[in-house]
Amino acid sequence: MAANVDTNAENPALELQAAILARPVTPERRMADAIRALAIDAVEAAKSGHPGMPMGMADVATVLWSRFLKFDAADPRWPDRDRFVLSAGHGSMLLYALLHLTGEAGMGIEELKTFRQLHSPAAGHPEFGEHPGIETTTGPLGQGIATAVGMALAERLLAARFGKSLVDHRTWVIASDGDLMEGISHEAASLAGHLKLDRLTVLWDDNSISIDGDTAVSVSDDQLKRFAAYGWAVKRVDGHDHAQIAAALSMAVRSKKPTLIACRTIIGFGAPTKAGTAGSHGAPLGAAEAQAAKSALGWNYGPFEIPEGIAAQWAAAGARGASPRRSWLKRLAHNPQQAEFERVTAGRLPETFHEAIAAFRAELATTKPKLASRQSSQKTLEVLVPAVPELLGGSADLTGSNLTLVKGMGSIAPGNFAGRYIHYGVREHGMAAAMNGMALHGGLIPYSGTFFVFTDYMRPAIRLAALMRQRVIHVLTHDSIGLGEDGPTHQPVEHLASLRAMPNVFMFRPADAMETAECWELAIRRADGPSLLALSRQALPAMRSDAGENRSARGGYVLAEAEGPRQATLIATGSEVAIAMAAREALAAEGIQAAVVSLPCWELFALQDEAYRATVLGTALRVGVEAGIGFGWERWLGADGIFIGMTGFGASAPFEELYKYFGITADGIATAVKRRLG
Ligand SMILES: Cc1ncc(C[n+]2csc(CCOP(=O)(O)OP(=O)(O)O)c2C)c(N)n1
Ligand SMILES: [Mg+2]
Repeated sequence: MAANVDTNAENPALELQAAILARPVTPERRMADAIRALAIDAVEAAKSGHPGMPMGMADVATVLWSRFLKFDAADPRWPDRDRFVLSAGHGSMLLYALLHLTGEAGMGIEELKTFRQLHSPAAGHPEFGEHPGIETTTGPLGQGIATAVGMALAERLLAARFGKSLVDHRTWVIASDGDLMEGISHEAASLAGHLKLDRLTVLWDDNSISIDGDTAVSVSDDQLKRFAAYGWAVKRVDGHDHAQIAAALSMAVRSKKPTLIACRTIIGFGAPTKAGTAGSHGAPLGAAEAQAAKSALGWNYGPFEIPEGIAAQWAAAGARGASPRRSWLKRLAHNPQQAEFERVTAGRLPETFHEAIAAFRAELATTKPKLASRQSSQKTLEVLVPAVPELLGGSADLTGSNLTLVKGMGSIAPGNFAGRYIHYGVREHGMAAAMNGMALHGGLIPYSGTFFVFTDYMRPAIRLAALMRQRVIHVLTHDSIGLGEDGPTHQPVEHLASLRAMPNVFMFRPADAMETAECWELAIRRADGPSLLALSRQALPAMRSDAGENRSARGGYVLAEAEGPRQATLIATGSEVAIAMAAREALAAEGIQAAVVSLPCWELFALQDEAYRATVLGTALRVGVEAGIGFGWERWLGADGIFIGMTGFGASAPFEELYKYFGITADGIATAVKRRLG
């Protein structure tokens, strides 16, 4: 065996692997081997994928799913189930194998055989919506762990509201080295530690391997000390020793803090040469290595074959939750809050919402307040918060600027989850990801606050909300050069364009108090994706005195028609609508008739029929006005339109001066129109 000795010298993991393989093979080890075999086979069949992580974490996952995780394969959406998040989404075959083995419908062996193929629920990375057992989309490292923090927080908030008899579950995460290296893991873990989210457990696949090889090339953090400093309980175990794993999970269940368990594993466990190397991370093992891995494990079955005894053990694991679920259903049936619990978990809005917002809009039509749209947003929230008990607010340390807090909400504090407002701290990315987790958990409609420019810090989480079609709402104030003196670092210019480019995001930019109320109404009603509200710091005059129809619902509409045949159509959003109105007046004084179109939501406008859009936009000269870059405006202006807005970054000065300096004024618009019309 001289050759083996040589290989071991180059790859010390193989020696350790040999020692682990020499341990007595228990039935539970065989259950884990079933995961390994399925991961090997599915990746071979797909000719692509990531076998290493499922092979390495199979033992940990087996102990968790067969002894600890509260779930019932017969009803994967049971509201009081534990949540399981595979943060290291590249190890997707681990999750698919678990769903298959525990007997969840829709993840049969045929689905595993079509791993990574078009329309398979077993996609390259776990995709929310592809199978009910997939709690969240993962793949962008770090997102899963941060999303799980939101799920764990949602559990505590709903437990405070509905009591332990209805809400009493845990959140379990499998995270990799990459998850812990990502910056967002800091924000998420720090927030979880601060809030004492004791029902959150992260199982870290501590395999010391990432794509570039040994993690020592890029990281030397002491992760246990790091998490302990966040206020977590920490523990290190041999991730192939079932007794140690079980003891650590028991400790996590008892812990009064969130828990990190470092599970020392060998990536690609079982593979005779690739185990312990980056070679097993993201490519098929290859036929020979795959066969040799199965032999080393003592797995003598054909591809995708699970022997009956092992299948039965897994099926029993999948049915463990049946009786707890039945007891829970009985408790729900007798609970005085049953109807309300079912309403919020189904995401249905209360009747009070429709009445409250309609009354508020009627009031605005008569009072016509001149307010910054961030203030209008706060006034709307004063109406919405009492009417919609599942609405949960927060801000990333800008509460007084975003105006996201209204009376009576109560702040959430460590260990106290009775309030409805979260001080996220300066953690925009963690905030947005946690909100995704709360929305995915169900029972809550989270909204946040920060400056619009800092959507850059939240973008990956906003993108996942859009992809997963989750109802999260971001209040994004200080939406242009209109914020003034804070200058170009704080003045968004490309953000409207860049967020409009993101599929399934509704980017709202209301023009006055009425439109702000309308956009809020639309955001709350929107159950299948995120809504972003870009709001002004500066005051905006009221534009509207009609309240019957929510005109923002069509995305854009004629706010003021021309006093005769249209010679120009001025199309504006947000704070620039008032400027366009002033330009319309200036032009009228010179005998030029212009209409003003307010376009608070491009995405909704794009959904209207062609005829409506054509009527609104008209055939006269089109002029776009927006205090952002013009990128994308061609869509509404056509090749012959004029755009008045920004061409680069802003500057630090009082906002009135900035508007003048950058030429976004009624005069500027009127001059441009006159020049073009000759
Ligand atoms: C944000 C992000 N950056 C990069 C990647 C590409 N990527 C996928 S896995 C991985 C690292 C693999 O190392 P580790 O996280 O330790 O997983 P393991 O190989 O141990 O399974 C990288 C860089 C990603 N998925 N997400
Ligand atoms: Mg790793």
